[in-house]
Amino acid sequence: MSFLSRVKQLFGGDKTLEEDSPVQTPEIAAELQQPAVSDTAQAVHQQAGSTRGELADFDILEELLIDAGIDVDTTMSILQEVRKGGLRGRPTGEQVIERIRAKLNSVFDLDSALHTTGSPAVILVTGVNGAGKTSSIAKLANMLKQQNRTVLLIAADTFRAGAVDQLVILAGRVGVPVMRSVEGQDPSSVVFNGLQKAVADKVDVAVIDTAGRLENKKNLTFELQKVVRVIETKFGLPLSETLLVIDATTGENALMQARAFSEAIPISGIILTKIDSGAKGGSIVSIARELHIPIKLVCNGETLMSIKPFDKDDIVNMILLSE
Ligand SMILES: Nc1nc2c(ncn2[C@@H]2O[C@H](COP(=O)(O)OP(=O)(O)OP(=O)(O)O)[C@@H](O)[C@H]2O)c(=O)[nH]1
Ligand SMILES: [Mg+2]
Repeated sequence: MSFLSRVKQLFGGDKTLEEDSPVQTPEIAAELQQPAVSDTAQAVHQQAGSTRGELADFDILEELLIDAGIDVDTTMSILQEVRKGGLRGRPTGEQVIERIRAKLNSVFDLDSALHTTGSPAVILVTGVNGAGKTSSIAKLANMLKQQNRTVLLIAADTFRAGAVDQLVILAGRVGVPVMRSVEGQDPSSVVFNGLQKAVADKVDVAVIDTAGRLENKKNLTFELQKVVRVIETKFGLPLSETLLVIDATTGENALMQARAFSEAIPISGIILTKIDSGAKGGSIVSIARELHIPIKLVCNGETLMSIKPFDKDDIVNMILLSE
């Protein structure tokens, strides 16, 4: 049962609804009409027995929010929002959901536009192993190509055997050129060569793939900082975007990843991947709230077309509808 259904079950229907009906997507409206199903929330409800009442329900709501991957601080401020006055009596399920929705919307109120101006615009893509960097770069290149922008991919993951070949194959599918590298080459030298080519060829956007190695944090930090220095100082090009790829299925570790990478280099935005893989996505709320890093792109599958600009409603719905 989804988070949304559990809240609905906990707080009931709209019998006491006094204010305007909340705006609902058809999907959520359908969920809200589902009959209450016996599940954890109900079990907890029964367990609560004699203490059943508003306070017990708010305790259960707190558990549900934390279970959805939302951190304690955000959960507390959501609960405050939900409990605050203005409505006579106990809020209905719909009212609770709308207040949660409003809170999540305000957390995601950040600049989510992807900046691709510059000659060329330079986009650095980073993240842990397997987060989806290389595949997201191919999807992004495809998206930019469809917007009639010329693209050069720079293969600066010289750490993992096969990483360059993977990028070259994907670039071939998209139909964009790649600045290749060899295993073990200094990533910043590949970046330098790539940017020289991008400038010479008057390419609109250069996108840089990097190695994902959080476990070797010291080297990763050093390497990333050196790449940024080469781009901005040695080459004199401002970075249009430094995007951190976060796998939406990661859970609370995602916040730790975001903290670690943003300590190493300034992160301008997030590419949220694998939202098609049953992600709860609550951790992304913590990243937005604590680090104020906007999500810029969202990937929802393995095809080249499985990428789209961040849409607040989509992500809030993903969290509310998570199982
Ligand atoms: N279902 C799904 N799979 C994805 C998505 N994005 C990436 N993947 C898969 O995740 C796996 C890892 O993706 P990569 O792009 O190779 O990840 P990476 O961050 O470059 O990995 P390393 O180079 O090893 O650090 C691949 O099997 C991708 O197809 C997505 O949005 N949805
Ligand atoms: Mg890769």
